[in-house]
Amino acid sequence: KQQRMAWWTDSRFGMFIHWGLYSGAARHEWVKHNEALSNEQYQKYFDQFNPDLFDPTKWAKEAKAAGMKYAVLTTKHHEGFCLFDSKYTDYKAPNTLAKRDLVKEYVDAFRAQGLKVGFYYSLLDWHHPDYVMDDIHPLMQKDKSKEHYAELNKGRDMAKYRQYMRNQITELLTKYGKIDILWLDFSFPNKKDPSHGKGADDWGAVELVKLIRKLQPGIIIDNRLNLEEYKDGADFETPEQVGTKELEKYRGHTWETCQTFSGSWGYYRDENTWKTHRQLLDLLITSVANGGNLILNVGPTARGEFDYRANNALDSLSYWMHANNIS
Ligand code: JFZ
Repeated sequence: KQQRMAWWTDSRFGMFIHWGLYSGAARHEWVKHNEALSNEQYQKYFDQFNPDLFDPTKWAKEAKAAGMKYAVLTTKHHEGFCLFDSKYTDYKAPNTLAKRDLVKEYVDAFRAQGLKVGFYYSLLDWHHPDYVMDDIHPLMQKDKSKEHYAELNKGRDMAKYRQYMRNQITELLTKYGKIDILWLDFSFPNKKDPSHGKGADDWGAVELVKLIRKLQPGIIIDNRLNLEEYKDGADFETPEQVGTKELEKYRGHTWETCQTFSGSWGYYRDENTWKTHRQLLDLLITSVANGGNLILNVGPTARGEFDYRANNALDSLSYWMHANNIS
């Protein structure tokens, strides 16, 4: 394990990229859940998805200039939409106006800039017909009654969904060359009452990790499968959106804090709680000082651009790197 973690520990700084249909709604990647939108209501973001300004080389150059050494892109977020060309669903970028596999272009562009390449893949799936809605992270419904959820879950089969995940993860780990990181998200069972929420067994986590290790022996996996005993799928801890003072607690562990520019991971046009450039720099310095990594998130627009606030923030980091002769 230590061997496969060496480049990652040495890297210290990466770019998270949350990009999907929610980018078009431009008000949080959980919008489908937050506003209890039906599949029909959500369909317009699929129909309108047209990343005419997508230039992954530009993204990669910005990441590199800001001192980032790796990136992790949402190949599928909770909404279920796939940025890659999967045999196992129609709900994918090649069937939108994009008409192509966007993951492939990301991989090629980032690799060409010398950056390590990672995939985020959501365990939750609010679109797949076999995904069972539990009562901790259901897809929120207007009708919140038990009866309604029972009706919604009728005929759904998690065994089939597990197979779907295995199939897609196999595609992701066999069609794009060497993949450096897999970021699975996320599993929170209710310990007191496991009939609520989902745990490692719901994802077939142990089998999944074995499959991943077989397909990509060098890959690094985050800890969000919530594996209790079998720990081979938990290479690093993932403190999320924690303040600089809390990072001290992780000293001696292998960890990466994930942070956004604002309160949302997906592009949120009208959100105005952006961290200052000084705060971002403090997060980076404090992470490194406490022996961890920082993965800083950008939420591109549905057209495929980083917006001006993201660009300004990356510029300021890049200026600081340059001024301090850090490359
Ligand atoms: C998850 C996602 O729901 C979110 O949209 C984003 O992708 C983020 C990186 O991960 O959200 C989480 C996951 C774990 C915690 C909190 C939010 N956690 O451990 O507190």
